[in-house]
Amino acid sequence: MEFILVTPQAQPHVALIQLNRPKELNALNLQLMAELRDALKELDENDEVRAIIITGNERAFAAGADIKQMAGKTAIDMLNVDQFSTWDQIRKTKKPIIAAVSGFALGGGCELAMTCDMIVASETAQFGQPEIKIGVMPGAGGTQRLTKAIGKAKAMEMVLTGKFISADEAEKHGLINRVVPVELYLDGAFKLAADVAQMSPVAAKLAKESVNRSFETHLDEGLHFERKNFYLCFASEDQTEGMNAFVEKRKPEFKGR
Ligand code: CO8
Repeated sequence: MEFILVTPQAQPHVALIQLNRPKELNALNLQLMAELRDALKELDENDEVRAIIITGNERAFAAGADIKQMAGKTAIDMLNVDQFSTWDQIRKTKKPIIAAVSGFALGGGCELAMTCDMIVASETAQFGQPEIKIGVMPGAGGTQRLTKAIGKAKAMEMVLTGKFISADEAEKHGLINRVVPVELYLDGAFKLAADVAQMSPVAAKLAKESVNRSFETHLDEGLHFERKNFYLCFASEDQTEGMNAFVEKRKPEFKGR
């Protein structure tokens, strides 16, 4: 891997992926995105991993898709490269993913953070969809996920003016889970990941899938989907262990089976 660093057991059951193009503010070129896709697939298949953190560095989570790589492209070049199939595969990761964001999360960087399941941000984080300033618009889910997260008025303003919002504003509008001091943003993500990693990995996958389904369907269909996944939990040893542990007043030991 040239542009990301992967630590499968950064903490027990928690993997860490660090975007690693610091000089380019972690601009998301095609190779970085392919590496990220491959790493997530591997971690998704690794039974020891129960939660995944994606981070950048203190200055930037990611300042967007690589503008230099895109500048000379035609519509047909973009169509043929089909970079969104990479994004689609990332979105299909079954295990919970937490974005640990400090500094810039712009354009594709903001979209990548929103593709994750939760976001912990440093007080220095800035979120934005500034594509309009370079004559384009969000292309990796920004118009959809941002609008669902913060509502039409604020999303329109960000997408049409390219203005950034601070971590505090992002928290106020429900885009992110929490804001922490800059030196603690990775710790904050690890704490959240550790909380998730203590739970049944089977139930966590099914629950993530069900919450995400609420974005894609109407209530009746969503409830039906939830119910099927709820029943499926009862096929797991973790359900027996979790409920027995409650009855026996002890801590459950989940095995992901
Ligand atoms: N692409 C390529 N290089 C970048 C990018 C980027 N998105 N952002 C920063 N860089 C590079 C700069 O060119 C510079 O390189 P060099 O030293 O060689 O000149 C280096 O990173 C440092 O950047 P700056 O000197 O500009 O640092 P500043 O602190 O002055 O400014 C900013 C920081 C405000 C973040 C500024 O760099 C900036 O505005 N960057 C571009 C932000 C942007 O427009 N992002 C959206 C890109 S388009 C997009 O994301 C579309 C997504 C949809 C499709 C997704 C498919 C993958």
